[in-house]
Amino acid sequence: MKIIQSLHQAVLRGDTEASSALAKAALEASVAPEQILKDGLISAMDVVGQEFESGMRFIPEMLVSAEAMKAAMQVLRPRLIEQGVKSKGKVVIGTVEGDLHDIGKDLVASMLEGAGFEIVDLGVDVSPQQFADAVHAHQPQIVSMSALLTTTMVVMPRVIEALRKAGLRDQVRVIVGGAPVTREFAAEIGADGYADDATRAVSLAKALTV
Ligand code: B1M
Repeated sequence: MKIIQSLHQAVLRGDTEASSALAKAALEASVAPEQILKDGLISAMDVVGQEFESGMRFIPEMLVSAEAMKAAMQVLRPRLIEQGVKSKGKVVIGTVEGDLHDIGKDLVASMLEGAGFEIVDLGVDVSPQQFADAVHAHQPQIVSMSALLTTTMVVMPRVIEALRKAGLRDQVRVIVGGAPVTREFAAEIGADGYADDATRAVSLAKALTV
């Protein structure tokens, strides 16, 4: 369908206005919200992820596509909720205490949302207690933490400890990422998974929720 192809292209080129308008037009043309999400948005973000992995796209281009997808999601979200489209699962996400970097975290959140996950975004500078409280309140399947500083990645094991103390550790999968974080560090602190970019964070979240 032409309108869905145009939406797909708008997300690929990061055209926020067009993606929002086309999502509205698709709904007005009675295209099912689930189809708009799957064939217009998620398919485009899959292409973005593949092009990023193969070096054809860079982070700024990935961010503009994520923004375009977010704009269309704003139009679509109420209709998806109305329709009761089955979520792939819920993710509580945040940048750890002491750390104000949110660009990578936002990208991970957008990609997860585009892949069908429900996102509870706690923002930046999130304390271990705030993570534990959010898990208690929202009952997610996954907690996703981001850290961009060597001085803040050490908060990650404190979050895991807070979950353990609150008796919540066994009910969630903890995944971590951010520039200074490594797979070895993730294993050492007892996280369930590590991803070095937003695309791999989506594959990881999908693998942990099957
Ligand atoms: Co800051 N900063 N910064 N900074 N900053 C870095 C991180 C730094 C490497 C720059 C440098 O010195 N070369 C350095 C850290 C050194 C270190 O500890 N190793 C640094 C520093 C030192 C600081 C300050 C301390 C500077 C100062 O004030 N003296 C200060 C700290 C403030 C604080 O947080 N308390 C500071 C402040 C800032 C700004 C506010 C100016 C700004 C942040 C704006 C914002 O986020 N809204 C900023 C920026 C922009 C950067 C750089 C330049 C860019 C970060 C970024 O957004 N990258 C950064 C240098 C760099 O990375 N080149 C730097 C793009 C983003 C898409 O990538 O966040 O890595 P990234 O996310 C990736 C992956 O890491 C992964 O997926 C994302 C997409 O592929 N990922 C995950 C991220 N989170 C994940 C979670 C997952 C999975 C994957 O969960 C499963």
